[in-house]
Amino acid sequence: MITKRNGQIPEDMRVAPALDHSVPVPSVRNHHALLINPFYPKDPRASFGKHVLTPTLALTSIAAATPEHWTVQYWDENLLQGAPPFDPFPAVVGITVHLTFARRAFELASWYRRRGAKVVFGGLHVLSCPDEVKPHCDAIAVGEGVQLWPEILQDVENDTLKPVYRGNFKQSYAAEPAPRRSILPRDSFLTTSSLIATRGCHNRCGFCYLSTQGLHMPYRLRGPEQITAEFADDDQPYAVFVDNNLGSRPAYLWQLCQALKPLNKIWSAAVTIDVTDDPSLIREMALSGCTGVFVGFESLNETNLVASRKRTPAPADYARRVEILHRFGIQVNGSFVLGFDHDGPDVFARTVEWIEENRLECATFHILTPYPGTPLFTQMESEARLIHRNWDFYDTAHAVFHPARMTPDELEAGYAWCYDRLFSHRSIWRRRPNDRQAVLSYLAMSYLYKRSNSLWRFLIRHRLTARVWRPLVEHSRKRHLAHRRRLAACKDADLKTRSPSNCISPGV
Ligand code: B12
Ligand code: SF4
Repeated sequence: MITKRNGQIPEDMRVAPALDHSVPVPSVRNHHALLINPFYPKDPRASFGKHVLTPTLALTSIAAATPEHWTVQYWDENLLQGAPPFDPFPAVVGITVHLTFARRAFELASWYRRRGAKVVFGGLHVLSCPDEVKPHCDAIAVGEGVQLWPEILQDVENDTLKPVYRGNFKQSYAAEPAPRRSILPRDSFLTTSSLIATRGCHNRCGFCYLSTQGLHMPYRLRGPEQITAEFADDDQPYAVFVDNNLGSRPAYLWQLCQALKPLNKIWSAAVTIDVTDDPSLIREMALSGCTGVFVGFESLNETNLVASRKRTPAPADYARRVEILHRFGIQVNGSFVLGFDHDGPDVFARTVEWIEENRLECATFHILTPYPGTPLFTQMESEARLIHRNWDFYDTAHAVFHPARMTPDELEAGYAWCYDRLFSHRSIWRRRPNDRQAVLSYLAMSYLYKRSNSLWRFLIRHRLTARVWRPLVEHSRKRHLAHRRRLAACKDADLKTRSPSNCISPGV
């Protein structure tokens, strides 16, 4: 029997809002499209805050490609405002589908189709399991949707909608319009500035969705000036880059940093740890407003990394590289995957101990999950190690396969233990930054982010997320500007060994 690890969390965090089946067939508003991000249950171990940090760009990107004579409405069920709207009743409903919320997407599709809307699916699950999703909608968009969306709407108008549309990567990424953020409920996210500068990654790890069979996503770039224009226009102090790996091309990242500097804003991004090959690039990142990086360390065991075909510096060198990021005032949020074939029951304590020793300000844990279509899935399937194919549980919080060196229950219990330990007072305190001036805001952010799930629910439901967080973010931005001034004045030689707050710089 499968049990979902939901603990005692409120119903609206674990169950999708009810759909009213008594709603009669309404009249369809021509040229009106509704874009939906379906509900997914929240993991009680992790912070609820992460779900309102910044919105997915899937829907705002599609919205930007909508012809002018169409109106477009956005609905994210995870903002706890109930089921999606139906007045005006949309001619077209576009739904982004990931494996963990595919079932909810099918329910929504059925509800809208029965009342006369055409439903179009796009997103990662459509790419990896097209045959599974096709019967639940009128059309699927496989791959990049921005180039397909205008054609899909045109075909709806002409009543010539085809069942399958396929995007490709031949079109220049820079030619795509900026995401349409004006459709977002601005109060509901910590920042509406989700930015994306690149697509793809120089790696192809066997467990990553980028290695999905049939997905040949090249590394593609948008002009740094496009990104800064979007950031400037959105009137937010903080942006989150949602790129898979913003550091895949160091020369490009360098240019992007030069373009971001004059904005005097702050940002964070996912990078691989090899970005620290060149410490002067880390300095440029800090000088352009980078306050934190999300790093997929994945494992502290090199054999696991080699088996996953991840090209990365050796784990023995991770600590030195984390120190380089810290030296320039950049916080590190490490991502760790648990349950690789060379992980025994000692992996949990060893990983958390390393995180604490190296003072990672934040970390996320993921149970190894074989996404359909990836080499990892093929391996698990051929070794008959998959426990089931119920995608609801493929959310990296459940063991869906038989690990090599422990039981699935041990893996789930170890995962839960890692979060409990990481969010403990002792661990938060142990990981505080070395720079004393940074400790207070680190503690405030840590407690608000990691130990306030009931507060998060309240903020989300009452659309207070932006209002409550904005002053804290603004405080961080101001602090960072002061840090940047000190950093700019520090001699390079000083920074080889010391952080800017410790280097003596006349005039600062
Ligand atoms: C922002 C983000 C989040 C946000 C918001 C998620 C949300 N759905 O609201 C937060 C932080 C909440 C989040 C949480 C999680 N996430 Co997340 N997230 C991302 C991230 C970084 C960016 C998404 C994005 O904006 N992409 C850019 C857009 C433009 O690309 P896209 O989504 O592919 O959309 C294009 C096409 O697919 C298509 N398309 C998409 N939808 C539609 C719809 C229509 C109608 C059409 C026509 C076309 C179309 O057109 C778009 C434009 O070309 C991605 C990594 C990435 N870079 O994509 C991971 C990613 C999607 N997340 C992932 C995971 C695993 C999770 C979590 C489960 C992790 C965890 N345990 O906490 C959770 C929980 C979510 C859940 N239970 O499903 C995985 C999914 C793997 C998979 N195979 O499904 C990814 C790919 C990360 C990774 N490298 O593994 N995530
Ligand atoms: S480095 Fe990260 S983004 Fe790149 S392929 Fe590996 S897991 Fe995916």
